[in-house]
Amino acid sequence: MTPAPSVAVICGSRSDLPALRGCFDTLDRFEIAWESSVISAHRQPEALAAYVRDAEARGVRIFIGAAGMAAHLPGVLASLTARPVIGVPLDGGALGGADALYSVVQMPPGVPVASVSIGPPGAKNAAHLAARILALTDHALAERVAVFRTEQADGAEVGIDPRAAAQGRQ
Ligand code: RP5
Repeated sequence: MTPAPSVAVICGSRSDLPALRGCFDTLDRFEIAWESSVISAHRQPEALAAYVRDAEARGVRIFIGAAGMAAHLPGVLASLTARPVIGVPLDGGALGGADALYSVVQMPPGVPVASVSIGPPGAKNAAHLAARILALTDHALAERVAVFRTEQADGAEVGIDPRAAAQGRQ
């Protein structure tokens, strides 16, 4: 039987989906059950509220909201649920995602959104942060996070002579 999703990823437009690829891949890597939806806080506010109510009832524990431009989706999610909300500001064009970053990160006290960085790197980190939150109460997931961290450290290049690296490229 497929486990009930513990993470819901919502984005404001189908045009946001390519930026979220790394988020989905990372959730898969940690074997976290997730679901994703395209629901705009601006264009479909009532559908968003109904979705959050239903997702909570089905056991979703963390919401990831991703949006560009005047990115109110993560903040509206945080107004609709007491569960953790991670916001991913996306590059919507003219302002390179700074507009979305300010919208996501500048939440008023009492309505928290954990903002990650702009675009695909932030989307990946949203999944990593969700994994770490869920790992607090999931020993097997905590092990997978620990393995990832070890592999990441092992993959880092320590003590590289930049002259040798430059020669290697020639
Ligand atoms: C935001 O407006 C969406 O999250 C998207 O990043 C941006 C543009 O949306 P579309 O016009 O491509 O639907 O709400």
